[in-house]
Amino acid sequence: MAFRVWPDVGPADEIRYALVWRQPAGSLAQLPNLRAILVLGAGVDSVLSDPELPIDVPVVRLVDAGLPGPMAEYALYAVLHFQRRMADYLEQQRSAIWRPRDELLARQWLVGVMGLGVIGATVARRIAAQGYPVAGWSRSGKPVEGVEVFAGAAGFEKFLARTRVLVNVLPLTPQTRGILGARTFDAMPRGSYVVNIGRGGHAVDADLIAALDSGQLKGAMLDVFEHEPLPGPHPFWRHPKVIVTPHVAAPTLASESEAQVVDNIRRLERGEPPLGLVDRAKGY
Ligand code: NDP
Ligand code: OXD
Repeated sequence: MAFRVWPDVGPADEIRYALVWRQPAGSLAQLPNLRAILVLGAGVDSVLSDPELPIDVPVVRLVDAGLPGPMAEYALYAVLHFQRRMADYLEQQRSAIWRPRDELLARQWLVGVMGLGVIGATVARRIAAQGYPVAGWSRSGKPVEGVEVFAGAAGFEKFLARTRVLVNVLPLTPQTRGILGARTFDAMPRGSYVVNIGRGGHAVDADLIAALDSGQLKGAMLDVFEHEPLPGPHPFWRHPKVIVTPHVAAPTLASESEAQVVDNIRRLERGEPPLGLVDRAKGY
């Protein structure tokens, strides 16, 4: 198999498969004989947002590829950080203050996971395995063992009303953009927490800061941002209740991804459906 690296693709009509991550808009439209667009990540929002994306070429994403484990570790760390009041103890340490704080037990600390797909279901199960009561929310309400599941718009408010730490693992679509906004925060108990490992476009940054400043939210741990790298002047960097990480919740592992991409090319060559075929109408 010959391999060419953008922008040195040689004769454009020879390219059959494009392996992409945040491709320049319009670049895929220049490849007239493309058989598939293989995305080197689980989320496809940046690929689908290309206004010139060829309409009839299948888009294929990574499924699992070693991502759910690290995503669950990140979310569990955030839950522990907030439950065990580590932010308060770090703050106290700066002034040499020895003051034990009231802490709730894991079984009293309700976690809610938005998005129960390949990654979200693992996140929810792993946190539940540590003794936290976990609920999940998805479009279909597909069951996840050990997790109370809420479905669709009808189940959203009930899901939020019982959630103390909200972990977002949704894909970014027109329906989910801005879901981490004032209405969502107001539907949660006062003094809740938000963990965003989905996409930056899920958050309405101004609403998040307002909710933190008013005390409606007590803290946020954010891995993804509308503009990455997060610009230096952005208030998240310096907000005392925000922890920022540089989109590292789950690194894409070359070993796992390569095998999946090669297997998918073989499937496509045999005329079989690939693993991770994106439903472009749904956006994930
Ligand atoms: P999946 O497609 O497997 O799962 C998506 C889940 O979201 C499903 O449970 C789906 O519900 C639910 N969902 C989608 N739209 C809605 C909606 N409108 N309302 C309610 N639920 C909805 O995706 P993955 O689990 O593989 O990945 C999830 C996301 O994680 C990626 O899209 C990406 O943005 C993010 N990600 C972030 C990383 C990081 O490093 N921070 C790394 C990897 C991924 P249903 O099943 O009912 O359709
Ligand atoms: C992904 C990501 O979608 O790394 O895989 O964010």
